[in-house]
Amino acid sequence: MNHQDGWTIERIHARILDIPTIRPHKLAFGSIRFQSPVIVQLWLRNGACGFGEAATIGGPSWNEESPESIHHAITQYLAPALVGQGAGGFEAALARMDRACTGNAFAKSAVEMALLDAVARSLNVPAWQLLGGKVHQSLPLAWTLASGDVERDLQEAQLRLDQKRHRIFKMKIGANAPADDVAHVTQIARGLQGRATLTVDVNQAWDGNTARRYLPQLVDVGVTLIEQPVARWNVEALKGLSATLAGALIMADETVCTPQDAMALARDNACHVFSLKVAKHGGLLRTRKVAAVAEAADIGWYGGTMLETSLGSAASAHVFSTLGKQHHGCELFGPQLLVDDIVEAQMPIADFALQLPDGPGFGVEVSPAQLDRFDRAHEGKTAMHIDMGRHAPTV
Ligand code: MUC
Ligand code: MG
Repeated sequence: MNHQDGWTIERIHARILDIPTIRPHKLAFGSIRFQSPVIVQLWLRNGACGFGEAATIGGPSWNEESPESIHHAITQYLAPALVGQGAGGFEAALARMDRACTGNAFAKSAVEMALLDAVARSLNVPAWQLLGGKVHQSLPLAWTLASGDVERDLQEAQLRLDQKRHRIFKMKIGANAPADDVAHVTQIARGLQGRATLTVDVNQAWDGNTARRYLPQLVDVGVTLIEQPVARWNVEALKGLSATLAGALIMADETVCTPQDAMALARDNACHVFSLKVAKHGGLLRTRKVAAVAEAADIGWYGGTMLETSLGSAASAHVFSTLGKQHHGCELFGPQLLVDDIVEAQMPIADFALQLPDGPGFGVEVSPAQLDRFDRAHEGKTAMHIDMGRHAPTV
């Protein structure tokens, strides 16, 4: 691609949306009532326009980045570093962004996503074609039970089983006393009576001793995949649990961001599965690099989410569709947790699996009216403040 002939990055725009969730979503570090994705629009000189998204959870609670920091990094540093550059050199664009800005993986991922979408649309090909080619047509799709209330969680699970949408349920634990969390998971496991696969995400809430004491009890009631039970730095505890906990797999999430993190975990035999997320890896290409380490080390992968709209979820689906066989499904259910979406049509869910998209770019059409509707900067709207109190009401 010659960058004289229209394959030049002309303009990059970013905005923060505030989209309520259908119910409070309770995690170890607090309860959220809305998501605030940052949406990037990137235009090429040839007129093509691509969209990208970075969503995080609870302001700067999940990690160091927040919607506001993501927006700032993009508008002040990443966009100026790329405008006027050639569009087809994805690795060169990532290197320029790295020179302009240390870290800020979420912000970089949104820009790289928009760049890939714009180039794929210019070529009239699906993004997966630029990412190595599609080898999965669908992936089993998990739903997260996180209302904080057993009865409500069970009703949600039952409905989704009846609709044939989900039969893998992830429970967010870590906000309550460990014994109470075990009791909660036990009640859900009994209520579902073996009709579903059960997983938990502790979001780093437990120390090593708590994990060693309570995880076997979760395994006894039927939990088979355990995500990030300890702090992201606590690789020693992950390693010990992976070696000794029988009957369930240990999955790293917050601990595995860069390919170097992946390499260190692989070298230490510190987990069985990586949760892959485009945002924390810093983009689609870098997600493939982390996945390559997993494949080389005989570590499985899981298609993770940061509760994106259908835009970010479709972009993730494109890269997940290109990865190897050793997967444990995905959880790209963000669009179902939000009261409304920003695309014309969502990716279909059939027979408990997400149908991975085709079509130019990420295969979803963003609605300008919906972007305006949820835009935080929209006339008359004010920034929403996040209630991250540990004991925030759940209804
Ligand atoms: C996480 O840590 O995995 C994914 C699903 C969900 O409910 O929260 C996220 C973040
Ligand atoms: Mg997680």
